[in-house]
Amino acid sequence: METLFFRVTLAAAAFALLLSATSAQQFKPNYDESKVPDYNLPDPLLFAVGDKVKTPADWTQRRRGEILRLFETEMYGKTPMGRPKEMTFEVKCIDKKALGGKAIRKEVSIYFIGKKDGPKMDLLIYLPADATKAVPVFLVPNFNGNHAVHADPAITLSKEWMRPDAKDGVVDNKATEKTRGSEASRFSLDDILAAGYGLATFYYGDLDPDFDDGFQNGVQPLFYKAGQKRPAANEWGAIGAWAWGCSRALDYLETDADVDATKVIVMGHSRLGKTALWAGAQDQRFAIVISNNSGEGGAAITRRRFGETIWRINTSFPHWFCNNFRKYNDKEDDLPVDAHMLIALVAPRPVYVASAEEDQWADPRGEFLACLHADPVYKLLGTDGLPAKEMPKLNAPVLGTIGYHNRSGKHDVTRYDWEQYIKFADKQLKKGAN
Ligand code: GTR
Repeated sequence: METLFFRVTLAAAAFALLLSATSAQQFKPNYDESKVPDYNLPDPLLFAVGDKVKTPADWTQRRRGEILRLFETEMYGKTPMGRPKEMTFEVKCIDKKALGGKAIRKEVSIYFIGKKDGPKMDLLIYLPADATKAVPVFLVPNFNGNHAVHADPAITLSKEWMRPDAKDGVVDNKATEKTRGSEASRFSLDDILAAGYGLATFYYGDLDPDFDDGFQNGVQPLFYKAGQKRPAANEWGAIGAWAWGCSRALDYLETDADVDATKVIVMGHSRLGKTALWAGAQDQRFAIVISNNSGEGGAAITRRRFGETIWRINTSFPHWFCNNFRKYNDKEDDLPVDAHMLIALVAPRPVYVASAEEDQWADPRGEFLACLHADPVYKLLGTDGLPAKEMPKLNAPVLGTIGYHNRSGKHDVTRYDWEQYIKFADKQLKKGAN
């Protein structure tokens, strides 16, 4: 009897999964601006009790915390605080003559509970070889393993689970030699080094492999209370774990004398763009935050329901957000926050949001509007905010303390994007230095 019950339940669960996967495939996104519904955005400058946020102190001491709590409990889930006490670092190798003498390459392992055979993340760092002092660093999580960001044969090949993608030479969910450099076009390493910056990168799957396994792998189980089997409805999902990884990487960078850890720029693309925003919102040590084509659940105003929606993202990627976020499937207006408030959590630190014209799925206009509606918070905190009222033309970046561009082309990170990020960082970091 019990076995039969078990079998029926299992079959029902499998059927539900199949049904939701099929309906996710059949989803018809809206790409028609005239069909964007009317909506009211929550006002970042109104306290929950309804009175106005009038001073920078009102924001910093009270309102910022209110908004952060809402993102934690309703969207990304709460993240365990700070650096684990037992965490240790191991600098595994340093090559001072990497990339033909242009760079210093370091590989560092970060052991979350201090055990070398325990859970860890591997950080790959390139620094300009000719630097005479500690350098600012772009911290950029990667999709395909550290060895994918450059063809440099000395980078350790990741042994972790990889998303199946035969084109990139992943076999049985493991990287092969063929995958070296497969993500290099998204990193513009030469430009980064030539501009006097370092690059630090880690494989996001070190924190939580990107598939829905009910949170048995990844870092979440490290924090389960006795008897806990998965995160509670208001606890972190995969994006929370990837963002936590950004902060743990920064913990290491703070100990590296070659790095100016007060100038670490967290940047990410797509789901890792959502991650970069969430990391920068929570961890105010990040000097600058850059979101590249992050879209739904990142920089795009979700109430517009343009392209991807909450229902669609929760159905295709049930492990990215916390369970509470599912309450807002097809109920965008009930969500007490929206993307402009996520960007505002970065204030007054510089933030850059980049869209791509052909990436309608991520709603470029919605990403611009989030910047525009974050502007009042940036202004309240004494910055120039976003110096634009209308969406700028294609390939015409707006560079205030909030930066924005809409590049021609597809969902991707290109050299053009990196040129803007370097220009933005040059301007903002110089400003900070005075
Ligand atoms: C898509 C997803 C987007 C975006 C993208 C990516 O399938 O719908 O939200 O995150 O993946 O990360 O590549």
